[in-house]
Amino acid sequence: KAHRAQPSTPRDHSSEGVADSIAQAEYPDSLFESHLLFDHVLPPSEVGNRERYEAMARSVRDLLSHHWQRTDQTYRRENPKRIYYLSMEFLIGRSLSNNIVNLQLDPVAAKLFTRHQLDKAAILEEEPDAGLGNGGLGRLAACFLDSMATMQLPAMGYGLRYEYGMFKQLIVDGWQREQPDNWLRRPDPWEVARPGEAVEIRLGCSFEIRGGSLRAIEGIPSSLIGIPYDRPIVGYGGKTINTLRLWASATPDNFDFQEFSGGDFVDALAERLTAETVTRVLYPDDSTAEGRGLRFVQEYFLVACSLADLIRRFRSGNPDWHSLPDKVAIQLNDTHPSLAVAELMRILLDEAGLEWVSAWDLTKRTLAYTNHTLLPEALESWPMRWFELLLPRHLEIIVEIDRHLRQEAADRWPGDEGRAACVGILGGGLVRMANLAIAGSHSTNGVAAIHSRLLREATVRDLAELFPERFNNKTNGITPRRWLLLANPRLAHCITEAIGDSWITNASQLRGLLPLADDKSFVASIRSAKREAKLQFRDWLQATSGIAVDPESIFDSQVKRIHEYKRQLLNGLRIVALYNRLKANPKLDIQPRTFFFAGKAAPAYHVAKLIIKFLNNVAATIDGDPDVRGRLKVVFLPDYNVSLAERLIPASDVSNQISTAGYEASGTSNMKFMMNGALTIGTRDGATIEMAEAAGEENFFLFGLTAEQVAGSRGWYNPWWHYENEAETRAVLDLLLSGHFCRNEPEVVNALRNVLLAGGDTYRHLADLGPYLDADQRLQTLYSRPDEWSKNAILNIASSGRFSSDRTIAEYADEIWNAKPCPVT
Ligand code: T68
Repeated sequence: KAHRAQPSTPRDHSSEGVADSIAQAEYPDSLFESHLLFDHVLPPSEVGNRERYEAMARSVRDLLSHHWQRTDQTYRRENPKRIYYLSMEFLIGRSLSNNIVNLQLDPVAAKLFTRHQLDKAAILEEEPDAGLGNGGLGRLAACFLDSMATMQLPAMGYGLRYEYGMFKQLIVDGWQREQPDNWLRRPDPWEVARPGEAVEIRLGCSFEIRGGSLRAIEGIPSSLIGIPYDRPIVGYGGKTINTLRLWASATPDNFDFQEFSGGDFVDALAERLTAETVTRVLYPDDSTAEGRGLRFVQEYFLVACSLADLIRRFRSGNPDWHSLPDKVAIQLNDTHPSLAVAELMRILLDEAGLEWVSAWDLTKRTLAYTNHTLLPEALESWPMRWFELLLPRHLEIIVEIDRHLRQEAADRWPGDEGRAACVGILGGGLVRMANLAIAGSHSTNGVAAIHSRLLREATVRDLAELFPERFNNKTNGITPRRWLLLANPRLAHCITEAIGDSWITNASQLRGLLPLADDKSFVASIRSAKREAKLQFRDWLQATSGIAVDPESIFDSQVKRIHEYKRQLLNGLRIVALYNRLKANPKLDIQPRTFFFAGKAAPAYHVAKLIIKFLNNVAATIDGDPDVRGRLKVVFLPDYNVSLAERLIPASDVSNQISTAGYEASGTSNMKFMMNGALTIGTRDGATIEMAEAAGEENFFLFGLTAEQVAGSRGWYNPWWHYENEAETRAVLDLLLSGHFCRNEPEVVNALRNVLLAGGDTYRHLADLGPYLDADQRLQTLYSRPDEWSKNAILNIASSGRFSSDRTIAEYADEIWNAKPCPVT
């Protein structure tokens, strides 16, 4: 039966999941004991928590294996249209607790922990975060996998198995230090290596990687082997278990040692390492696209392995190439996998032997592209020279696509060569990947309404006029399983007590909380859930770092990558303003506040690293000042990752979403905070605009310039005007530039002066500081009226349902993929 992909209820027993089939509690127990004994061959006295974690994870994997395999069998038998999500990043975090929750195994797991007297928290802590992503883009991919499995969609994720994911961040003397994170040092119990399904990738030349740069060795074609490692993606209720397939690079076994190395066996073996280096490390830059050779090879490697694999699967059930778009939808997560346009054309032309016109038609109807940024520095373009060396056939194809595209532009706008040049793929010796992705697909979407509009109207205006029907919006979402049910069990419990549990897979049901916003006992239960989460966070912070925070204070958080446009610095200025007010008037009646920051800076992004240093300096100055200590506190939490987000977000009262309007494509942490009952203070940017619409602007603390005002101020904006005309802004800057927070660190002070004043304040910090402080005042006032605050928090939770990734995925399935659920039987 073909039904539309849509959020359902967990009580829907149309097909049985693992959850239903695990009744006997003895079964997992014996699995656990066997794994402890047989996997590690250790006496019980020598078993540690790491071994217990592995045994536990292995047991859960055993429990789901049967169903995982049945999911695959069902897809083979039913031959539905499949969805392939191609992404260079999947920020999945930990899997054990998530899989237990999604399999609804909590009661079974709880018994097991008790019976064996296990320290649950300590065991879960043994699992490293799979940090295979930078930030929002990678986390979005992970939320989408969860939603697609929960909605029983026949989907698969394709990515790279980086040995080193996102670096570990240490803070030393206030500065960020990066440390490699070898997350696979210990065996990962979730992955299943499938060397039998390895694929071979051909390149036009050989290469070596030295000191991070790629050197081509011309004239000698080479190949790489991609080995798939599969990870289970458990849908809620365990009915569908999809696969995330990550590729690891290797050199072919039949590698020609003689030819390649002139007969030196040992040197040739050493060269092998270059191929295995391709998937060694994730590039830790978000919102920039530095043209690094290794990154280019990584992107092609992902595309070539994934397309070879999915085409093989397609061919095994479908003799007719022309049915490709009826059986396959490929979503490109940003331009990173956009070489797929050229690779699919190559396959259809050279392997299937199709004519250009039908190959091009099939390619466009199969591919779809999601854009995640308007920042010019993040738009990828690769030197044509690299294509000549490594992918000469792809370059021929791209040249031909470019020619056709310019012809279309010329037909549409005769004589307007400027426009043809704008839509073109080639230019200045570079291949513009966004243009390739838009030209070679049937759908281009942004990730929030404002972002999709600006993309169409400004960033790629000419392409949007040429192909208006391709452009659409898909506002991002987050999975309520991980971000509410798992991360905030107490709040989840309150909600379920009040409205039942259907919200777990149908978040629009959260609307049912609206009438309870004035219900005394419900308000009390929500308030005590927040308090518990704060206490738990306080205890964790104390135990792991020795830092003491006051749970009576407002927990005010800003957690995200450090970037000038995200304006952590604006938050810093707000804190300095409050500090000044307290210094000037020690009797001032303010709510005690704890400001939490967390986030990583790209290692080469100097200004971002200085911002981290500055925030840490403010923290230290406040701690050392008896006048403000106890009333304000700043904490920079090191090494932000998914697990830290799961702890901090439920405990937060206030969410800061303060990007310069027009710059944040969507944001997704904004949605996590909202769903967990934090109130948002923020600008009219990204999805925050839609969140405020959903909850009512009166329940949001919006401030600052709009995107139009920011764009309109480009010619005349002058930060000095604010310095000269606004007393509080001037006092903040004077204190900051006096070196009060940065004694003997002129480097930091000079950088701040440059960012905020001398350099023209590109991101409009000074224009928005006053309005930010006003909004902050309104927020404080509300906090002093607990009933009103809680009512507002409930209205926010109740209105957050639209920001479930289930809703987002239902829209992709309906409007882009034309894909239907395929329940496992
Ligand atoms: C983010 N982008 C957007 N990029 O900034 C955010 N970039 O507004 C949005 O909510 C989110 O995507 C999901 O749509 C990123 O996270 C990257 O991480 C990135 C990585 C490599 C290269 C460029």
